[in-house]
Amino acid sequence: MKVIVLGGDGFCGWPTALHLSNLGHDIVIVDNLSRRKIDVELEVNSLTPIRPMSERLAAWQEVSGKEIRFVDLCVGKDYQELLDLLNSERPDAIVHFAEQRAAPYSMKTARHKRYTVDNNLNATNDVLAAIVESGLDIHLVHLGTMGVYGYGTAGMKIPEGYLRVTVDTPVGPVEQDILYPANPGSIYHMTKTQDALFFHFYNKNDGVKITDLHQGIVWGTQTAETRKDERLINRFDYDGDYGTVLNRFLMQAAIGHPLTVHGTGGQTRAFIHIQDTVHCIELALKNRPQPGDRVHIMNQMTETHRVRELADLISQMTGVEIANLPNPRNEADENDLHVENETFLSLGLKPITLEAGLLEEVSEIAKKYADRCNKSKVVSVSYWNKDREAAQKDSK
Ligand code: NAD
Ligand code: USQ
Repeated sequence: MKVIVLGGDGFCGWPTALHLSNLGHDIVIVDNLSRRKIDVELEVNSLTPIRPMSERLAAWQEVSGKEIRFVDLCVGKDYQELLDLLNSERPDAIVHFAEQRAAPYSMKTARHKRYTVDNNLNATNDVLAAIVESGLDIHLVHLGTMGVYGYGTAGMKIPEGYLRVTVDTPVGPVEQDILYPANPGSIYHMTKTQDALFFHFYNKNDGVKITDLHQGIVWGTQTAETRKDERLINRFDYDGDYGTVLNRFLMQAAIGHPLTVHGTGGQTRAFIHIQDTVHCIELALKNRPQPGDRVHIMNQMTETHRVRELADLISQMTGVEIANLPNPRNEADENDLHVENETFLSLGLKPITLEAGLLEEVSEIAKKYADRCNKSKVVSVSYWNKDREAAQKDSK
């Protein structure tokens, strides 16, 4: 298959591009390097020493004998270049990771909210419009989020995208599937709920073949391919905006920083290891929708955990203390979460469990690169609202 990976320089995109290339697919990476530029804005770096794109690609060619090409283009702005690329490459599939993905970053200021909405919605609409204008039969695989559902489900298992409802009508009860009601908790998550409407529309109107993967929080760093050479290493975000909870705790344990549990740590979230992420994308590409299919939606997660349980686990493993901080976010303190993930399991996914992978992650990555950590960037200082920020300043 020929596959264009949009956002192929990022945390999920880079290992996916390598994994697909290793499987023999012809890969073109598209990225505007905005994530590296945001690191400059936030004055922080990946904990791991990621290399510039040309060095990454040369290393991959040296290690694997395979070529991956790179196009520096802004999806959502450079529409004609994107369309020309589709027409010249004629890809079988596009994997779309090219969005601003941090909830705290999206909530920092009005500028960050506007940037996130502008970037993410225009990127998704442009990809879809370009697929239609090209007239090519391209399968679009998009990385969405579990956060589109909200996290409180009154004990029900969250279904894979669609909710079966029964509506009372004059002729009796009628069953139908509706998109699960959107319930985003940040501007970033809201852009993903709007992406879902774009997919619904372009699928209905133009018959575009789309798979939307509702992914949980990704943890871990390396995959089989990124491990092959240090120049291929994947990024590891640990800062208060981009670092995700489990990787942050691993890094905090490595530098002896008390684990930054927000509030009571009663939030339950869905998780998946980065190696399983790349495997799921491979499976999604293999299972292309048939003509006439509605948007395929799969929950891409393997385990659920409560934040304080993760903190307890890491504290027991490493001896580091736990700090219960006032929560900068506007979210429920406690929630249960049950998720349906049958599709990927039935397609052959064998999940990597936290139990099996955690220790390796602590020693191979967090400890090894601990001296690259800027401790002033560890605590999250993005507040969901001004009252919260003011209350927290008063309590200090
Ligand atoms: P990332 O920020 O590391 O990577 C995104 C990449 O896309 C970056 O390299 C960035 O430069 C690029 N990009 C952003 N906007 C672009 C644009 N307009 N044009 C071209 N390139 C652009 O993020 P990630 O962690 O790899 O996440 C990838 C996708 O997976 C996101 O859409 C995210 O919502 C989703 N996701 C991530 C996680 C997670 O825990 N990391 C969990 C669930 C879903
Ligand atoms: N949290 C802490 N301490 C921290 C960091 C986070 O207690 O130091 C808590 C948060 O308050 C939240 C939970 O941990 O309750 C998860 O936070 P997170 O930053 O790990 O995850 P989130 O903001 O939801 O975003 C991440 C990715 C995003 C993806 C999403 C999947 O950045 O791209 O869409 O996970 S999901 O959470 O399933 O929606």
